[in-house]
Amino acid sequence: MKSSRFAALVALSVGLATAPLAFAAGSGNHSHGHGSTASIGTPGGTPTRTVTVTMYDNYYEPEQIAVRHGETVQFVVKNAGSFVHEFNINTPDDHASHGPHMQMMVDMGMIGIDKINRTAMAASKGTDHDMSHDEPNSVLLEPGESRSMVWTFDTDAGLEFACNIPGHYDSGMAGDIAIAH
Ligand SMILES: [Cu+2]
Repeated sequence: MKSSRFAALVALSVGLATAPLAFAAGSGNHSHGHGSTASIGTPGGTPTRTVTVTMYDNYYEPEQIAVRHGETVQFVVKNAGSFVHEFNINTPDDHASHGPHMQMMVDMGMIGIDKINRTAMAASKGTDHDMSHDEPNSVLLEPGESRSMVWTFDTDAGLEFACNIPGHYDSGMAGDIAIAH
């Protein structure tokens, strides 16, 4: 185990044990490192187009996605790889801050090489350290799974789709989303 990751995990555990109740109550829906979705578009809507995204080890097909400003797209995401993968729409900065969060989920056993412990993730929902990972801008899939996600691109943010499973982004599992007017 990497010592820095272990230190982060210990720090998290200490934080859980000592967090004041008032703070915990006020941050029940807080998720670490995911940032706000306010500026990256809007979840849901009535899709006018379907884009199939297939995830492999470790790349996407297609490698890039072009949308129109304001367009609502249904993404049908399939994991055709042999590892757990994520399809997450976000800014490059938010992807970068999401990485350590995903590493923590791996360290805590919530994400394995090819398994997702959805029970443990769901159990964390609403706690001060919510790892339930049910953000509307992301799907996390085991090998063989598929899921759809609808997103409205009413934004001019610089967006990427990416997988933040440790090592995957750096090995090329990210692509640009071009938003045309
Ligand atoms: Cu991946």
